[in-house]
Amino acid sequence: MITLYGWGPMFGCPSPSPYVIKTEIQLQMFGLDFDRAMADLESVPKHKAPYVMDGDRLIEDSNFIRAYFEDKLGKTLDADLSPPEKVTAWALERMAESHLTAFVGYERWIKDENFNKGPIAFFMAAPEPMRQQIIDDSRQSVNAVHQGTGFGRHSEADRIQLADWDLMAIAMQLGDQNFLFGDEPSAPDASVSAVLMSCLTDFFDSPLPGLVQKYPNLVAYAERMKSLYLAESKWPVPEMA
Ligand SMILES: N[C@@H](CCC(=O)N[C@@H](CS)C(=O)NCC(=O)O)C(=O)O
Repeated sequence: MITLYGWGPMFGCPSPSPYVIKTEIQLQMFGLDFDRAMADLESVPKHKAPYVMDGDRLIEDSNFIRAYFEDKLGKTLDADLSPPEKVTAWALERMAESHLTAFVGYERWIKDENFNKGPIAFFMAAPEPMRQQIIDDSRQSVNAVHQGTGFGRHSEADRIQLADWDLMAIAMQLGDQNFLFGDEPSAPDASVSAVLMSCLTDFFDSPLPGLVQKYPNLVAYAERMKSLYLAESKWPVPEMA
């Protein structure tokens, strides 16, 4: 029995976490049967989702989950890519997950209005008397990361420019293909489309959806990946919903 732990649809996205969306897609690319369950971050050493249980084996982090099943099944999710394509694929994944997501997180966690209609939901199970302190501490540590990387020191116009350069690179690679490397989806499609879905939600007041919409091929691609892999997705309903 394989179980993917994460969160289902929230904030107008298939999951609030692009990494959970990515793994949900990649498990399907492997052709695996799996259950979906709510993550309990306190129960795992890295305190992050997604994580997977394969029987009694725990695998944490979307990258290691992919590697685990590639090894177990003897099947890679980028088998059809040439070596230079594999290099580009990895670089695009890292750009989307490590750079573009900084903007996604900034919009949701740092802007008060967005935080109060979105991520605040994660704290509703905290005891009422301590809740505000926990919220303030969490937002402060998110802000410290943005200050530390320098992302949070940019003006909004600079953040938009940085995101646009990323989106332009993805749009150029995609061109008029159905998937990043041709007619068949491969591993990086899971990662990159998950980040695009996270940018495209109009649940938040953010320049991000408009930025992606400048590239109609990206919008169509995100929709294509969603209907291919996420239309039937069944997650337990979170108690806080
Ligand atoms: N590198 C990890 C990133 C996972 C990650 O950052 N997950 C976030 C949700 S988007 C999380 O669990 N955050 C909870 C926390 O940091 O407390 C992966 O690819 O799985």
